[in-house]
Amino acid sequence: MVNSLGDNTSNDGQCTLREAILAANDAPANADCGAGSSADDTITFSVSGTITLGSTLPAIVSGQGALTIDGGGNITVSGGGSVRVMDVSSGADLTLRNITIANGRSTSSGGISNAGTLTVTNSTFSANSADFGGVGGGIANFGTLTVTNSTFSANSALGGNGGGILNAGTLTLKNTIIANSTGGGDCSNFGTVTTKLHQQPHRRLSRLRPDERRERQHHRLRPQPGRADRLPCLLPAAARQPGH
Ligand SMILES: [Ca+2]
Ligand SMILES: [Ca+2]
Repeated sequence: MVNSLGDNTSNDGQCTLREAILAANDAPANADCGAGSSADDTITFSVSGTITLGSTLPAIVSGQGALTIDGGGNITVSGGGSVRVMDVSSGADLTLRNITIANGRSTSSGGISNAGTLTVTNSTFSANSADFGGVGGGIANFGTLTVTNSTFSANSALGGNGGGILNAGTLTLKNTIIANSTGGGDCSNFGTVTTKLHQQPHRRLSRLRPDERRERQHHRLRPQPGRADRLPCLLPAAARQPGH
């Protein structure tokens, strides 16, 4: 149970998110979050607010059990506009629930770089960015990523690909909105994508807000010469089945 909004590994009786991840990786910095654990772990929070990182959180590692981080709807983890928020290593298994990942920034993968298995549910990615020419403002996925009931807004990969999500692995989107990206498009796919639910009921183009209209039109892009692998992540509305 994280009981501090700080970002340090001070042996002070307060359990920070950084210390909790180290304990879940079975590499505890101290006893503030309990003993290290190589089993599955869940991190929850007794505090509400924003944790602003001084550096990227410890990578979630393989071989130390699956990890769930549940923000309870009250926690924002911010990269402070200067660091990537998280890394998920190859073979690692991370679930994020009820949490906001914001203002992460890196050369690529501003919010999260995933090489393992990442499941995101009921969460928000906001204003994360990759530097010019980078990919994956919100998430760069090189592993397996499943996103359900979540929102990506105002993320950016200016001059690159995937302002919201860059997928180079396997991506499943369910009932998720990826919108208002300020660079790199909302979602760029170089891998495999399954869209289980479209973002909202189909409406006539003329009845959409301008940003929704841009998104819809973006979905209608067809492969371009030399760029056949660069498809949007979401299916065109016409290809979706009613009720799904
Ligand atoms: Ca501490
Ligand atoms: Ca563990």
